[in-house]
Amino acid sequence: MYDVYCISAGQSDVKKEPNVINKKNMYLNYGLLGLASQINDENLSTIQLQGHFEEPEVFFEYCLNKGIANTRYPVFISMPSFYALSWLKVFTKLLKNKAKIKKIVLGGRWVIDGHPEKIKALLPDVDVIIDGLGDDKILSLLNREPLKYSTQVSSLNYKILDERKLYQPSLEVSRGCGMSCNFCQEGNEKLQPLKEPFVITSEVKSILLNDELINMTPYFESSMFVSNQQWLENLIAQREIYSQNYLWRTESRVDSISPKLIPYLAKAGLRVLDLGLESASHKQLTSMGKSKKPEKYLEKASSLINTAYEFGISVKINILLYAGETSQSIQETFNWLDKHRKFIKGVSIGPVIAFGWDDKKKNFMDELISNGASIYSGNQIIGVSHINLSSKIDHNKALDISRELSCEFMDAKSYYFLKSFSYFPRNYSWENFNSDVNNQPSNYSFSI
Ligand code: B12
Repeated sequence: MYDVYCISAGQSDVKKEPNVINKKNMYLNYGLLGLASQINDENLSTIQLQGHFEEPEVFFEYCLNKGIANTRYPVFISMPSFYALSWLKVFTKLLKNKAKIKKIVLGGRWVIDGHPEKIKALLPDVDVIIDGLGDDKILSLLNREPLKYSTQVSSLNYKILDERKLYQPSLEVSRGCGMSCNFCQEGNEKLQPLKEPFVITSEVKSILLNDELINMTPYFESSMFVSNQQWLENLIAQREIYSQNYLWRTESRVDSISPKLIPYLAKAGLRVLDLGLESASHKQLTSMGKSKKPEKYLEKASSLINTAYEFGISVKINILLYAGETSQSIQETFNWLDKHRKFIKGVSIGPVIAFGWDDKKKNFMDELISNGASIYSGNQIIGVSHINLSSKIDHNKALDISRELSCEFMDAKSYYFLKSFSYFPRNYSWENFNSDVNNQPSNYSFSI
């Protein structure tokens, strides 16, 4: 039994195909884990439970077995995306009516986003709604002295995460971005410097388990990973001093990592790099505001992934099918990927989706429409607008194209490698994966 229960909402609605493989993802809510770690430091025994893709009724039973009905403290819930809303409606009702929880506190800045009253109307069983970052507020919700406001990233206590050995861990290395994209709340939050390598080294020591499961390979989380040679040399030195040889993954833009840094990154343990290339069509890159000089941008991308390959770093390329897409722009992206096939381990491809409350995404929607898009009317999920990219490529066609491209550039083996590096449960073997894929045919986004 625990004093405080922190719950990361599950989801009944999903972004991608709800097949057996997609439902294996264990998306660690490390924002909540930072808050739960603070609570635990107050001498309150704390547990973080995650709903994942479990039915809310089944997960509620699980929480009851963990003793949630006996807590005297508020239950803290985190809502990572709009996909969690319908799940939460059922779950919070059960908490209130069956477990008789007095105070349910809900946070999650990507959804609440300035409109707690809308959430309250949708989730009437929630008592308190907290918008924005929670780090400087969470302790006052327990009548404790709050930490002074700081944009510094938290350190995570994995001991309080339920079934922690099954997760590939995340480590927050920086916050903020500041690239000013008008649809992102981090657009105007200044990019914070990276955590010092000695702090990372000491956190890693307490996070990594050396057991019989698939190796732990942490994700260095940051909205935009920007390092320099000095920082990397320090990390390399720290790893040598403490004999750490874990491999890690991070995400960045193709134009924020210089190929010159690749040898240092490789030596510092970087093994997988997610790159938001988004497109290889000049027109599309310009209209999505990704680059003002698309030719240079693509040259940089080319040189970066070529060097990464040379140094044994696997690159996953993210592609965003954007408003105004035509068969020609898609062909250009296809040709680029084809030319770089050897250097690409996998891809993640999907059409643009507009998230958020209507007033917040209005400018973004107007921009999409001015590029030839229209709103897809088949969507039922609050806060999630699917888009017909152009008169020729509607939302469903865009999904088909995404799947075709994904299958063209990623096979099952590479998909499994990338997923098990970061998101699959650490006991989910290649054999388990194969048997699931064979037993449950679906529109998988990899070739078999
Ligand atoms: C890292 C990331 C991930 C990671 C980690 C997710 C996680 N749950 O932590 C991974 C890769 C796993 C992921 C997965 C998904 N993600 Co994501 N992700 C992000 C990203 C890049 C950064 C999130 C972040 O800021 N983390 C840092 C922490 C510190 O912030 P935080 O989580 O918001 O937590 C703080 C506050 O919200 C608040 N808070 C949170 N919970 C609570 C609870 C209480 C009680 C209180 C008081 C406060 C509080 O305090 C926290 C600490 O300060 C964003 C945004 C972006 N720029 O693109 C997208 C984003 C949030 N993800 C998004 C989506 C759609 C998803 C997926 C549904 C995609 C999918 N493939 O299915 C899944 C859902 C996963 C899940 N159920 O958790 C969308 C959400 C859109 C929306 N508004 O609905 C975003 C905005 C990206 C986008 N535009 O497409 N994601």
